[in-house]
Amino acid sequence: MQRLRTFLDSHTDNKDVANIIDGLMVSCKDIAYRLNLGSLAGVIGSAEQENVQGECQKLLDVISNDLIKDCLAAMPQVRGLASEEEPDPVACNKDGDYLVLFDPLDGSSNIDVNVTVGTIFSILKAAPGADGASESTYLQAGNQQVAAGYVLYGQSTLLLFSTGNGVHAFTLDPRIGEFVLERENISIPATTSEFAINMSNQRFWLPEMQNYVADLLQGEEGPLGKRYNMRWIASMVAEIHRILTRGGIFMYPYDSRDPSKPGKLRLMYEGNPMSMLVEQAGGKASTAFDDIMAIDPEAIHQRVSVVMGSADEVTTAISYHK
Ligand code: AHM
Ligand code: MG
Repeated sequence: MQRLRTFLDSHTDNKDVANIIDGLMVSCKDIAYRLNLGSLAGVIGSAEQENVQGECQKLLDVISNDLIKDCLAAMPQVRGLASEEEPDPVACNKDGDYLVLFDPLDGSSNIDVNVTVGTIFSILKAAPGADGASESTYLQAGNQQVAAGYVLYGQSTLLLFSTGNGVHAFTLDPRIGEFVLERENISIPATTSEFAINMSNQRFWLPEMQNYVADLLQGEEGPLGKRYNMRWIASMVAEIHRILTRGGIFMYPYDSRDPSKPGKLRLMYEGNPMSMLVEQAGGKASTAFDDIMAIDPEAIHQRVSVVMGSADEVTTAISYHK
C-alpha cells in the first residue's frame, strides 16, 4: 500500500507542488465527508445566489469553494488562486511561487440527485514579482501547467493527477483518512466506440460537429463502420474518469446558443487541467480546430470548445472540421 505523500515524495523533485497537492487534499477530504452526509449535514440545496457567470450556486459550490480557498490561502507555496466561484483572483502569499486555479465542485447540477461530482485543479508557476490578485498573472496557456488533477466524489473518492510525468490514481481510504495508490501511468486506449455529448444541443452545433455525430449514430452502416454507445453523466469529472479508465470521446463543442461564448466549459479550470490529464495518458484534447493547451487565454473565466479522449477518435472528429 502506497500513500499519497510517500508517492509524491518519490515521484516529483518539486516539493512545493507535492505540498500543494497533498495540502489541497485536506479540503477535498472535507468536501467528500460533507457530500457523504448529504442532507444530514444540511449542505444540499441552493445558495440562493449566482456566481460571476450568472449560474445559480448550490450550497455545496459555496462551501467547497470556501474550504479550498482557506486551505490554499494558508499554504506558503501559493501566490494566488482563481476559482469558478470567485469573480476575481485572490492573492494568497506573496512569497509563494505557484498559482492554483480550480472548479471547487464540477457537475454541481448533480449534487441534489446524488450523482458523481468532482473538484478540478490546475497549478501554474507565477512569474517573478507577479501580483496574485491580478488576472494577467494567471493568463498562461495550458501547456505551461506544472500539475493538474481532479478529485472524483463517487462510490469511492478518487484523486487523479499529473505533474507532467504520467497520470496516477489514488483512492481515499476512509478508515485511515489517506489517499492510497490505485493505478500508476494510466493509458487511454487510442480507439473507442463510446462517445459522450449532450445531444439536446444538437441543433446549436456547427454543421461539422452535426455531421460527425450523425455518422457516429449511423453505426456500422455509416462511414465510421462500427456501432457506438453513448454516455452522458453531465459531470465532466465522471466523464473524463470513464475515459481514463476505458477510453472514449467527450465533447462539449461550440454552439450557437450564445455567440459570445465558444462552448460551455471553462478553459482555465476545466479544459486545461483535463487536457493535461488526457494527453499525459496518451489521449488527445482539442477544440475541434486547435489544441486546447495551446490557447493563449484572455480571461480566467473564458469558455472553450472541448473534444477530448481516445487519440484516434479525437483525430477523426477533428478531420470533420478541416
Ligand atoms: P458546472 O461547472 O457549472 O458544474 O458546469 C460544468 C458541467 C460539466 O461537468 C458537464 O460536462 C457539463 O457542465 C454538463 O452540462 P449540461 O448540463 O449542459 O449537460
Ligand atoms: Mg465546472
